[in-house]
Amino acid sequence: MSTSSEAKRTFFVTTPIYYVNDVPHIGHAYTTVIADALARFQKLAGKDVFFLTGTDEHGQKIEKAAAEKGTTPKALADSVVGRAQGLWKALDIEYDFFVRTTMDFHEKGVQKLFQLLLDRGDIYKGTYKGWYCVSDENFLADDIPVDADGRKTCPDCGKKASAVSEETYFFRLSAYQDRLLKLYEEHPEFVRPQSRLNEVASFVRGGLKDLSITRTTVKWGIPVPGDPKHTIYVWFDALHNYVTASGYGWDEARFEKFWPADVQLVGKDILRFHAVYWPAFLMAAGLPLPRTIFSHGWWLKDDTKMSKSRGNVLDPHVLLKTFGPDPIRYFLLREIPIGLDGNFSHEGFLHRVNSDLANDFGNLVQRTLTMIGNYFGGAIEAPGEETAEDAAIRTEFDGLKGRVFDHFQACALNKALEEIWSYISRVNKYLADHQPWIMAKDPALRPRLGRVLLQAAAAIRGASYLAYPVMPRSVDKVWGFLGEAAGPAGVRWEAIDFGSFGPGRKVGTPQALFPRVALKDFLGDESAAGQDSGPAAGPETTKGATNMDIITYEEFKKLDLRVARILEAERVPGATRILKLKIDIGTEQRQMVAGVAETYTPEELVGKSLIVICNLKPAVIRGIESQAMLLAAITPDNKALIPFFDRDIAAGAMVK
Ligand code: ME8
Repeated sequence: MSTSSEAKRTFFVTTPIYYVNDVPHIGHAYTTVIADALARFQKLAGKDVFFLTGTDEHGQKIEKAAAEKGTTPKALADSVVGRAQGLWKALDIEYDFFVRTTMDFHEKGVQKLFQLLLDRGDIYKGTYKGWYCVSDENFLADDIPVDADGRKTCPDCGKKASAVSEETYFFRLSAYQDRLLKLYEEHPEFVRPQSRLNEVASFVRGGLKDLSITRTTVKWGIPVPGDPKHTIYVWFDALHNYVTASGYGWDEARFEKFWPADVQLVGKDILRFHAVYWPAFLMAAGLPLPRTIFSHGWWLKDDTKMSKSRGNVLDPHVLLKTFGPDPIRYFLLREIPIGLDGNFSHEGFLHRVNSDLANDFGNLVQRTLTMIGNYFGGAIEAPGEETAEDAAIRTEFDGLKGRVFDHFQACALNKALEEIWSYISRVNKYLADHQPWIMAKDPALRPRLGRVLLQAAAAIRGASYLAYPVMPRSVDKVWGFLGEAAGPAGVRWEAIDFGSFGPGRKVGTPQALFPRVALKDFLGDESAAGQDSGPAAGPETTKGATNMDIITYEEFKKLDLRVARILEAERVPGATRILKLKIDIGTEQRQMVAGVAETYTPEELVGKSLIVICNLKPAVIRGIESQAMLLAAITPDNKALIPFFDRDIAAGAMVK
């Protein structure tokens, strides 16, 4: 077993390496964000961190996906890798190494390990006859019954399996049953959470059969050394990425320094591979075992697991565009403890972002710094003495810091955030109780006012530091507003204390940290009125002048109304009221969604010119970003009628 990581100066965290059949979605982002937050925390805590992620590029699933897309597996992998890396960058993921299983050192390392196990007698040749699930790259258990159509169904993903009968090399997994059980017993922290350990142990207690680890019918894989008609089974190949990428066989110094991993994060769908096969492979090779395999739950949408094959995935780019990375990172880590499933709803997401981030945290920063700017020109030179209430804010921070440290160490990220946010609420209440904006009216209370605002600013500095592993970009900004010369990344955990923000520190002007977005604006809806789907109507079809506010010409002038020409129009699958349009607005082309499908066919719209508002904040409707809104009249039966022009007019012409 590994040395305990408390004694180690290093911290090694891994994510699974993701299949390249498709680009990552929110589910993959979840694992990767957890790893990033743990890595950032451990760096603050002074550890030398190695954070590994990457892609799983071989095997039948990728071979099949490439054939379906009419490309080669390598070309498919190259394109998906580029997009995955782009997503990780957009989410501020700071990995240390990105491994691809097609990399030379990895292929050589896997062959070396295969040969080693062969030489040691843990791999032998035989024949495999059974069933294989390509989607999960998994051999089915023998006791699964055959369906009426003569085929077996994968119990994990529900897809039909394929019959396989071929010569294969087996790994002697059965020989490791007792050693695995002993591992689980002596090191219950090997699998977390505990409930999952019990599941794994009972699976192993049920008996282990030797595992087929080569295929002759799959070409896209690492050849077996000395017997190239066999390729190595993708899971034997993929699992070893954790050692090859940390240096096994090519950078021994790095391997010695970092292996074994401290935390290997996996979704519960792949726990068995990591908690049974993986330690058995390592035992066979005589390599140290990872300290913890941490199994997390699934993000569900409408109560089913989000997955590309089910077509219910959320595209992180849509969320990123409106919110940037931190609200996504915060939501994923705050909403559920690692281990449980979570249901992703846009309502839940927006509620969290608006309430915890925009209101509680963003507002606190904004108000406090604005008051320091307004009342003290940005620097509080001579605050009054601390009262007991002021001291409580300071001492509570010390307690908070200790608890948050323990939660991060234990990978209880949701608890760490819960603690930080309850302190933020506490500071909000402290300000509300003291009403500095009233104090500011009485010059005699100036020192007291200074003390209250100083206390709030010091609390913001400390609390935001603690949240840095989860929201690095926003906390960097907050520290900038607070007049810190550098961000929190360079400040060690033990050096953070409340008193570091002292009198005389000049603070800057705060800017908004988090967008406050209304559900209607974000999600749009076919039935929502106004901007979301263009002129699709709410219940009112005619508006009396009396229930509208009078606006000035100055206000009207803010609308960028222009002539647009419709270049393309198409229906949106599953939606009856909206059409997706591509329009030319003179200076550029845009896409938009319009609630006009009940009045017009796509064909009759193409080529027509109409009036659109070009500077309305974009909305996402049915997953499509709408970058403009057209003007239309609403008929009494709620249909949209577009006013077209009665003579030619160039796209881009101004309307006023
Ligand atoms: O399994 N909720 O790759 P993969 C939470 N290549 N996490 C999810 C998720 C969801 N809805 N969907 C996916 C493979 N994940 C193998 C791994 S490792 C040696 C080889 C996350 O692309 C979760 O971490 O199918 C899960 O384990 C992983 O993506 C599966 O990614």
